[in-house]
Amino acid sequence: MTRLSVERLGQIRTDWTLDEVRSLLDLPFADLLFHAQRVHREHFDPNEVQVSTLLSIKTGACPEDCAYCPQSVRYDTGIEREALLDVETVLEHARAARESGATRFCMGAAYRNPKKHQIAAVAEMIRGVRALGLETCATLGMLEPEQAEALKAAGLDYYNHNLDTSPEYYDKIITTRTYQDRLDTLQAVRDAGIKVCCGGILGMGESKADRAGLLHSLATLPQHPDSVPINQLVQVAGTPLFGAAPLDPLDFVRTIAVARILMPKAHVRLSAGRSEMSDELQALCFLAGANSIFYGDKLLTTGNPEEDADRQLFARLGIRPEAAVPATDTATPVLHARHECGSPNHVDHRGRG
Ligand code: SAM
Ligand code: DTB
Ligand code: SF4
Repeated sequence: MTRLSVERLGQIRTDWTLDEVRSLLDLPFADLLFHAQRVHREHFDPNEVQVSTLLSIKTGACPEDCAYCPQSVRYDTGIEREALLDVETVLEHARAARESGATRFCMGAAYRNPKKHQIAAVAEMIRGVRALGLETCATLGMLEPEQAEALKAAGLDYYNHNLDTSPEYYDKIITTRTYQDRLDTLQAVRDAGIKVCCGGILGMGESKADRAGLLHSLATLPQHPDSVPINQLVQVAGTPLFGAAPLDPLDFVRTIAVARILMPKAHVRLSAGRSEMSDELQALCFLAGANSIFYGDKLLTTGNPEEDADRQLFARLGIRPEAAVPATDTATPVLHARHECGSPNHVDHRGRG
């Protein structure tokens, strides 16, 4: 292996070079997965996957121009805009997510940057979701330091804010805010003591060098993100990226594996795009070190696999949902199917084989 010391893989470092990241991406597939799996097992139970549920709390009419996004006001995607949901509606969704076995509830809003009254409203949602015993996550766009502090005071555990792609490819995707704006928000979130959830999107026509650039940017942040969502572009008609050439699925797996090696303690989330993936491809992603998913049949505005399909996938692979940290009770969570009557089906799929 050139320019890469195998012995150092598994160390927690924020001084990775771009050369090292490129060399990792270029490893023979079997070597790459071997190293990723080895690093994964040093820090995690390989048969556990963290389970989050997403809810769009404010949908559409976003002034930003992110070329992938169905919620930008600039693209005609047929999304019905919705005002900020009221607290009780959000809590109903959170209770249902908890009944289904999710341990983290992520609230997403199509904002460029939230206003003061919007932060106050979201803070109330965070307090309510926390009181249900769920971990809380929000993604609301750019934040000022005092806004991050207000969200932390309400009990926010994680803030999601993605770098999306490499610094070089960034302005092909978004022109209405800069890479530095994103880094500044991440700094504000870290400084407030909120855990950082930060990743990107693959399949936007980027090159391998851009995937290396994204991974390098993530792994050389002042601290590694606690959570790294790797999204596959969900192509939505009306967005500029609709019709982009699809990514080789094995390159998606490679990117997950390199994220795992570069950021050994992070939860790497197999995020958007699972509806377009086979069970076998998802299994390869878990083998490469992905250990978090979104569960529930909707992401923000687009589809996600049915809950039954995910329960079956977990059962086929002997995967158990990871307990919340800090655990609110000692029981291992179980993925439940919610039926139309609303009652959960308490079938335990913890097949340890
Ligand atoms: N407006 C806020 C922001 O951009 O930070 C929060 C919501 S935004 C929808 C959250 C993230 O979802 C984006 O940063 C992007 O990475 C991801 N995303 C949006 N549309 C997507 C798509 N079509 N496919 C995959 N990921 C997408
Ligand atoms: C992230 O990285 N992916 C999630 C979450 N963070 C907020 C969003 C995916 C959105 C996919 C397109 C949609 O459903 O609108
Ligand atoms: Fe707005 Fe976020 Fe969509 Fe960009 S990704 S258009 S900021 S909702």
